[in-house]
Amino acid sequence: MMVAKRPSLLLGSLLLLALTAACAPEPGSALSGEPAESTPELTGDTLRVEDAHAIQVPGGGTGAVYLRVVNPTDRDDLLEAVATPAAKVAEVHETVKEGSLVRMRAFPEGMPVPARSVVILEPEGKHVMLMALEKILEPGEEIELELRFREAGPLLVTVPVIDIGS
Ligand SMILES: [Cu+2]
Repeated sequence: MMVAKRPSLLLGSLLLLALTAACAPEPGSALSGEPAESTPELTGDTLRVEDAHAIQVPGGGTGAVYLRVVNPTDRDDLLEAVATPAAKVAEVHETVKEGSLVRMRAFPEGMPVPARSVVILEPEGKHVMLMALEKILEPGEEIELELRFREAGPLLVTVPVIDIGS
């Protein structure tokens, strides 16, 4: 939830909650948490991608990649495109809830990655959608994913495929 909110320095503490809780935490409690300065992820001096993993969506030629983009620099960046040999089409999407409806929308202008922020792609939130997969993604395999950032340039990451139940 809350995907419409602008990414902020608070995402670091939200991440910890997301990793330890299966269900979404109360947004209010998360937002009143630690000051952003204590976020350990914002070390280093270059934009990077962490904890990337892919899943096969059951019953179709579709998959998803989840990861987090860490931008410890002073420059706002933009994830302009993604590509992988594993799928004919790859796009960054955002899951949006409108009342009881859930739909996905792309980022025609690119996905913003503000300076000194962590942008999290996770189930029911932002994700890299893999459409028209070249083959079924089997747990244990790896796929290559290229992320093209406006400032940081292209970044190639190797993404393990995990079991959807794990
Ligand atoms: Cu999607």
